[in-house]
Amino acid sequence: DELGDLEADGVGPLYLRLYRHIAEAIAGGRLQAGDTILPERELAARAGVSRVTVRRAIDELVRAGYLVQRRGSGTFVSAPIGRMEQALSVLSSFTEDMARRGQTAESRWISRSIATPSPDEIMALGLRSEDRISRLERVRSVEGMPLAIERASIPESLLPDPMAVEASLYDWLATAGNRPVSAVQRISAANVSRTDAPLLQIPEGAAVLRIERVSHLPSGKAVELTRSIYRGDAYDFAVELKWAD
Ligand code: 16G
Repeated sequence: DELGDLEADGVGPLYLRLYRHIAEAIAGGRLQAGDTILPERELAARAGVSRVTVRRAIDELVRAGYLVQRRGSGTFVSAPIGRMEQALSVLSSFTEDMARRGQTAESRWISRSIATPSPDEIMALGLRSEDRISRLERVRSVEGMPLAIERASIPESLLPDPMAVEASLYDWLATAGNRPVSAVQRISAANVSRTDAPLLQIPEGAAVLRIERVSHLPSGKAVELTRSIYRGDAYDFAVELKWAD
């Protein structure tokens, strides 16, 4: 039984004592990555506290990155993620990158819509103000492990129906004869926001890489403005440099 006597366990509000109990069980290896946490009701009964207290403790453990909640399947101890190396000099899609590693890219859609472009979308995509765009927002994962959030804006003329994209945006564009062949990409450091942290299952404020890609057709026309948030604990970006004499 992981739960000792919470009343006897020193000071502070009950939810914090429960938080400490669980955090210490994880740190001490008594609870391991992937282990399931008891349902709220059972945990409350065992610890002799209310369900509100249990919920608060669990919420804080999720926020701190100790636990992960998956809709429908429960609450688990988080797994540390392996790092992967990503080449910066090749224009590829998330689906292709994962396939090259022998893995299957997964997407969870957050939203898809047709919208009026913002000034920066007009600039980046070379649009007229009356043009419209398709916006795609999704979480990219492998084996259920979220790696990145992608927010893509595509001119409506190149993607008239955002619902038409299935697993891969680049595959859809290629089928329509619009596979991008070049891109400009910017990478900067950031701390994950309160909204994005739970999507990536990392603690609020954790280190992430913000990546902005504008990609082009052979004609030079811009295809996408994609802003992504990549987990800082999952990626190494590598590029080969040549001496320019
Ligand atoms: C990559 C690109 C993203 C592109 C997506 C298409 C970065 C930083 N971003 O994730 O701009 O939209 O691939 O992937 O690499 P898909 O074809 O699998 O949908």
